[in-house]
This record gives sequence, C-alpha cells and structure tokens, in this order.
Amino acid sequence: MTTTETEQTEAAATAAASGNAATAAFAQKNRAGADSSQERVDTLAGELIAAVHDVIRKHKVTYSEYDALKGWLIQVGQDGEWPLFLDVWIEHAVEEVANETREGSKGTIEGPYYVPGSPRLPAEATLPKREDEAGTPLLFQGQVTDVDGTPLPGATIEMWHADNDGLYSQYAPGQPEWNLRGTVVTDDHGNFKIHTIEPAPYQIPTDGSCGKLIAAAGWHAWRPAHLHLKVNAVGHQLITTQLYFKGDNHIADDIASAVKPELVLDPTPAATGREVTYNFVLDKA
Ligand code: MBD
Ligand code: FE
Repeated sequence: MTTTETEQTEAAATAAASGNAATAAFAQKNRAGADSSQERVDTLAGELIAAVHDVIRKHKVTYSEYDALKGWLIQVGQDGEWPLFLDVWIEHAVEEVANETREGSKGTIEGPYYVPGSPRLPAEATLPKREDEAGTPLLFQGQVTDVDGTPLPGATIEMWHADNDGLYSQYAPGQPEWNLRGTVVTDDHGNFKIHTIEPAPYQIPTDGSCGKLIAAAGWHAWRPAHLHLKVNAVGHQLITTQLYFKGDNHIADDIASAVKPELVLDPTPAATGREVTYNFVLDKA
C-alpha cells in the first residue's frame, strides 16, 4: 500500500472498522458466570426459535426472504456488527429486566463502545481531549450518594462519549487512545466536577449491515447525543447509564430505545459553554 492509500484507509470511519474493533473488545470482556443451565438454554433457545416460526407463519415468509435473511446474518458477522446490532435492538430489554427493582438512579444500556481502565482523575477534572477539541464546553457536576442520602466519597464515575463528529476514541480513526474517556473519583463529600465538551448525536454507520437493515426498513439511524457513565462505590451496585440533552431531535425516537425521562439533562449557559448538575443515587449491594 502507498502512504496515500494508508492515510485514506485510516482517515475513513467505516462500519467494518468500528464493528471489528467492537467485536475484538467484546472478546476481551470478563464474562465469568456467563454460563446457563441446560434447562435454561432449552427454554430460552427453544422459545426464541418458536417465536421466529410464529413470525414466518404469520407473514408467510418466502424462500427469497429467507435467503435475504441468511445473507444478511452472515454479513453482520463479516462486518463485525453483532455488538452494534445487539446493543441497538436487544440490550434495552435486558437492561429493563436487570434493573427492575433498583431504587436509586435510572440505568440504561451500555452500548458497544465502553473501554475499561480509562485514566483515573481527581474529583474536579477535565476529560482527556485534543488541544483543538471541537464542541461546546460542558461542565457536568454533582454528587454521588447512597439511597439513604449518605454522600459517597471515593465513588468512581467512568465517563465516555463521542466527539463533535459523533465518533468514539478506539472505535474510529484520528482520536488519541483515551480521548473523551476518564474515571473521576468523588471528593470527601461525594462531589465531582467534570469538564468536557458536548458530544454530537450518533449515527449508526450507514455502510454496514445494520445500516443496510435501517435503509431497507425505512427507519432512521440516529441516537440522540449522549454521555455514557458507569458509577460505582464500595458496598454499592454499579450503575450503567446514559444522559441526554433536552431539545435533541431524537430524544423521542432513539434507534436504540435507551432514553428515559429521568435521563434528560437541561444544561444552562455558563461562563464558557454550558453547565448542568446531576446527582447519582446508588443502591446498596
Ligand atoms: C452508541 O454510541 C451507543 O451508545 C449504542 C447503545 C449503540 C450504538 C452506538
Ligand atoms: Fe454511545
């Protein structure tokens, strides 16, 4: 490859590149305890397959439609887009069940672009960003408490979000490794102040299998702009969540069905950019 070709390849954010990176990252995930009993697999796999049969009979699915499905499923794997597909269209139901009895702050889906081990930062910090990072400056501040109101010093707030082009570091070319990713530790009063920029809305890559499905079905490919968070403290339940911005065009029709009214921020103008306060309440472990 010539230098020019290499640069062009590296400059393009493609579905296959982000998909394959998300697939490789998932392979590294600690999935201890991911096994299920034979009885459980029998029930879940059996009922899922029966549900597919029901759709086929109800809509009289043809052989050409069956072949289109087969080809598409094969292509999802080749594009590395199984993490994207599952997290966009399936994860929200798993999250709903998992957090049914949670009393504290609302959670929502993790999505495909979390990376563990982001740089550890003090209670007031600026997320790693490029010198010329585009986007409206955002001050995101608040307190982490227990459900009984006790402040939680030393709680960790892992934050990751897209840049002003809607792209995530480590899943698109051109960003430093930990760009817009950090782990902030709350102070003695459980407080934190995170300086970052407002992310842009995220569009599902249109050049891959998920994009092909979206186009074929006449859907749109957008998620509202969002901040991803994992908040945790010793003796408490980890919360995985996302926060959105009031007035965003896709609050009401997120392709990933992950917006909840409690998760919509309404930042106010600040000296530079905007600022917002949001408090996290953690359930006991
Ligand atoms: C994202 O950024 C995201 O958060 C989800 C859930 C799916 C695709 C891209
Ligand atoms: Fe996201």
